[in-house]
Amino acid sequence: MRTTFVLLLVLILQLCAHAESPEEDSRPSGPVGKPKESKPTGKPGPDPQPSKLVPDQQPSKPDPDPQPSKPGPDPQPSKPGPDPQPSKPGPDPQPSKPGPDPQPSKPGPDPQPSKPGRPTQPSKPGPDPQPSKPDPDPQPSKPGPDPQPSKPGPDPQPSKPGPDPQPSKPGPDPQPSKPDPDQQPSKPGRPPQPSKPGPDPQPTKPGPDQQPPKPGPDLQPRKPPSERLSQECLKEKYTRLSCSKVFCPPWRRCINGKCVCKLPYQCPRLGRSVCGLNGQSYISYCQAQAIACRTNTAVFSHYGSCDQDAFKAELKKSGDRDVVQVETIKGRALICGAKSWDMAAANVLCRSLKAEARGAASAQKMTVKDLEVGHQWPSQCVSVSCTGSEYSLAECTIYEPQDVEEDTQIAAFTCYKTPQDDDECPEFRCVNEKCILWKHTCDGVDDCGDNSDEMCCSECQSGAFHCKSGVCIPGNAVRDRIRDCLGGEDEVTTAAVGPAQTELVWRSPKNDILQVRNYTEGQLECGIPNLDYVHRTRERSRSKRMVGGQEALPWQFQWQAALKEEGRFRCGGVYLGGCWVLTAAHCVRAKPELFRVMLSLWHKTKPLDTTEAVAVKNIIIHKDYNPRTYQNDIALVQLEELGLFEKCLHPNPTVRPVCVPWSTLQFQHGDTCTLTGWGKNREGVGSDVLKWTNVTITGNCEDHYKDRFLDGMECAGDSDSCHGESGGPLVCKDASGLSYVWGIVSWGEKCGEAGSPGVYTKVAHYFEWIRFHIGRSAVTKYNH
Ligand SMILES: [Ca+2]
Ligand SMILES: [Ca+2]
Repeated sequence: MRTTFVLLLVLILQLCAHAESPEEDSRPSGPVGKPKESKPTGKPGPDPQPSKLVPDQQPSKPDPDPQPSKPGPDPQPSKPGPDPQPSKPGPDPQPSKPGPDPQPSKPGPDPQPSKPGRPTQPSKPGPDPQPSKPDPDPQPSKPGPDPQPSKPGPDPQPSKPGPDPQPSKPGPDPQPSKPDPDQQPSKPGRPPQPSKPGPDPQPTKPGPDQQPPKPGPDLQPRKPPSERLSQECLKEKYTRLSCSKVFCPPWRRCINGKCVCKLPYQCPRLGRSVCGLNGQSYISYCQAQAIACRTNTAVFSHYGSCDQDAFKAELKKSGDRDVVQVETIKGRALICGAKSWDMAAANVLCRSLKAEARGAASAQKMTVKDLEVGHQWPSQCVSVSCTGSEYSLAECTIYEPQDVEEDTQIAAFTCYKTPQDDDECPEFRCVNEKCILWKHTCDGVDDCGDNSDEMCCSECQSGAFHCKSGVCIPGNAVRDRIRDCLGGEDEVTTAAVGPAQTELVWRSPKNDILQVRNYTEGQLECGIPNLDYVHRTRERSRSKRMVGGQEALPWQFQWQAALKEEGRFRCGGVYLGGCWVLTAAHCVRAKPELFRVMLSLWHKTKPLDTTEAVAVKNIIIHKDYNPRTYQNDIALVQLEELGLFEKCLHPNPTVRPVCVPWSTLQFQHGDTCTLTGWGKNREGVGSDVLKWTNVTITGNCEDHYKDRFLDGMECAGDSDSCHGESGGPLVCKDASGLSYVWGIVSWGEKCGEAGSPGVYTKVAHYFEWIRFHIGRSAVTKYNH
């Protein structure tokens, strides 16, 4: 008893001492002993193979602020109008619509004749002739995952997961006897999250007891690293090329959720020319990179003409370490080891200089005086800052050279070695199969080499910035004028900027990238209303409130459209720009001559001066639309051109297109969005004037609707949502203020009652379908 007590005491003291060490972020580092010292060689454990883990040699990330302060751009910026809470009915004086059944061409037994506004989905497929197997292949194009890890190099090691024939220690208690801090947990097979193997979240100083007591002050530990990652998300194998999560670089384009190489001519002709490693000149950085992308080798050397000397990086040995010497027009230099030197840069070096597809095992630092004698080392060093996607060091941001002293830190690194044992990774397994420590996930640094350690994070550490889509980006990407988060959260003025780099930038591709992005993103205007036409003077108290929303102001929702069929009000819709309006499939039928699209409409029967009624040229109903289940309830309405012109609308400053979301991750559960329409109140009475209400995207729709909630559907709101009428838009605003049509009112039941969310067609799910019909550039502002 006493011995135990003494041991415990010693342990607590040790832990406290450890807690004060700068390596703070290592504490909750998952189940495995996180080696305090560097090399995992000489494992005393039974495990024979050394180079399994990336050894934790990265010396002390300063990491003063491990919790990078939620950016806090207003999480729901989408309050358009004054007051989000509608309250009182005010029975709508317009019973005019006795209910032209919203389901058009339903030949069969109409499943729900009752609801005039939004159709209620039949709760029982009952008498429907069709058997209960709806369309097997509802949706051609999943934008989401990219199953292929996008590793450039040929994967040298297929490393099949093969179920370990003998799970050496499957028992709940691996080995209580001697917990070695440096030991890999014995053969956990290959768990995506080793949350199991060791119960000990704090392995560094394990006592005799299995559960060493937490050091006092840290009663509320941060999430253990393995829990920072969403397992659901990891299954999708996202990498930096997954454009449902991140933006593609300008020399790639987003197709079906994956960034693929552009053709060189697809880069706009702007910016400075660059010189390639082959001595050839290219019109732009983008063009050189497009070629590099296609050939999967470095092309870029330096900016400007090829008369100057090329940029050269050369590997040098110093003892057992690799260091790099660069030769530039500014002379020879080493890489400085301070600040920006990290695994992302080391990965680039190992890939480009040693052809190690998975990059580096560790990024180290050493002092100049420790360099091996006998070589004429350069007298200066340059700092570099890489994203990890570069083909060579030349593409990284490079800072002005500085003189080195004896104790100046310079960069060294060890390249990754493919483990002999094919299948063991007690910590984090990257999509490219590299194995890294849990503590290196979600820190904004590309440790994996494909950035898969940063793609599925519920929070970030070490000063990284957390995008809403779950991606951690480095602090220096915040407010750098390049949109990195899908919603632009990193560029709002309130976003917390990472630590500033003090050195002067010598050369960087950032401006070239920015220029091309600005150009392509400027090709399409969407999601921003013309504020000259929004009446903002009215006091909120003067707006009438009613169930199902409150009255909009004329021109407040400039993408709102209305569909009339044979002169009768039929459905809402949303203007996508050009000649296109999006609506629900159940609102239309393939008889364009019967329809008219109304734009800039406010009062249903009293057009404004600006209101336009446009003839319809074509109606495209999703081919897999199922009128029984409402799956794929989406349709495109193509407007008739004006005479000989290609345009379909006269110039009209009160009509603006909404943006089409290209990724299903752009908005998520809990986001508040705005629903608009002339829909019905509880009594089924339609409104004369356009109304709006805010609803929240809900995540548990399966609970409400069970198997009637299908792919391509989204749920939002649990009350007040019946006000939007069929085909009308649910519009969400991102952090940067752009509005996207996230949903189209499809169906729902028990309109206006709590616990009955409305069901929407999830537009992002149909991005590729929309793009196919409309053309890419007309649809998406981003990720062209
Ligand atoms: Ca990382
Ligand atoms: Ca940025």
